[in-house]
Amino acid sequence: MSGDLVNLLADLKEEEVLALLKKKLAAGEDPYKILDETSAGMAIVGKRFAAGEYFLPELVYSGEVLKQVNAILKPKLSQGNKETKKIGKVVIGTVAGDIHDIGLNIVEFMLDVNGFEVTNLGVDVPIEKFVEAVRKTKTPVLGLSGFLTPAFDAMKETVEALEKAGLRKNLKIMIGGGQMDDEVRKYAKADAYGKDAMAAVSLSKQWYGVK
Ligand code: B12
Repeated sequence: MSGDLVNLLADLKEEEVLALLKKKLAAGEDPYKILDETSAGMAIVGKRFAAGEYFLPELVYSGEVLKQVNAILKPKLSQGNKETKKIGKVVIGTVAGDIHDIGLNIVEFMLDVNGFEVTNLGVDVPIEKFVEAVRKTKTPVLGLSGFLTPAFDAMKETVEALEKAGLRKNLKIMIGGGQMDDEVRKYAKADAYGKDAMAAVSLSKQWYGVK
C-alpha cells in the first residue's frame, strides 16, 4: 500500500483508501485527525474538478468513496461520547439549490452524539421550509450548510425570511460548508461561521450555555 490517506482519496483509490483507513483505526489513530485528512483529500478532488482534470463522474465517485469512509469512521467518532440527556434542539439543512449533504450528515451525527436533538431537513431546502421548521420546533439554533457559491444568496435570503417572519430575535444561526467563510457569514447576516462539525457542536453548546 502506498501513499497517505489524503492523496489516496484525492486519487480516488477506493480499495486502498478503505484498507488504509481500517489500518489507521486498528492502530488507534485519532478518528478526528482522520476526518480532517478526508476533508483535505476531498478539497484536492474539488480543485482537480475546478481545473478540468476531473469531471462529474469523478466528483460523484469521490462522494461515494467518502460515504463509505464515513460509515466506518462514525462508530469511532461516537465512542465514549454518547450523551443520554439531550441539551436541546438544533435544526440543520443544506440551503436551496444545493444538494451537497456529506458534510451536513457529519454535522448531524456530531451534534447528535454530543447531546443535541437534531432535525435534519436534508438538501435543497426551500426557504419556507426553514421558516416553518424554526416556527414549529421553536429551536434556538439553526445551522445552514452550503457548498456552492449560489448558496451565499440562498443563505442570505433564508436569514431575511426568518427576520420577516419575526423569528430571528431568539434564534442563533450558524453557517458552514465548502465555500463558506466569515465573509459569507457577514453577507448572509448569520451569527457564526463554523469550519467543521466540531465547530457546529462548540457553537451550539456555547449558545445553550453548556460546556
Ligand atoms: C463530493 C462533491 C460533490 C458530490 C456531492 C455528494 C453529496 N451527497 O454531498 C456531487 C457529485 C453530487 C456534487 C455535485 C456538484 N458539485 Co460538488 N463537490 C464535491 C466535493 C468534491 C466534496 C464536497 C464534500 O462532500 N466534502 C466533504 C465534507 C465532509 O467536507 P467538509 O467541507 O470538510 O465538511 C465539513 C464542513 O464543511 C462543515 N460543515 C458542513 N456544513 C456545515 C454546516 C454548519 C452549520 C457548520 C457549522 C459546519 C458545516 O462540517 C463538515 C464536517 O466536518 C467539493 C469540493 C470541496 N472541497 O468542497 C465539490 C464542490 C463543492 N462541488 C462543486 C460543483 C461545481 C458541483 C456541481 C455544480 C457540479 C455540476 N456541474 O453539476 C454539482 C452541484 C449540484 C447542486 N445543485 O448542488 C464546486 C463548487 C464551486 C462553487 N464555487 O460553487 C466544488 C467546490 C468543486 C470545485 N472546486 O469546483 N459535488
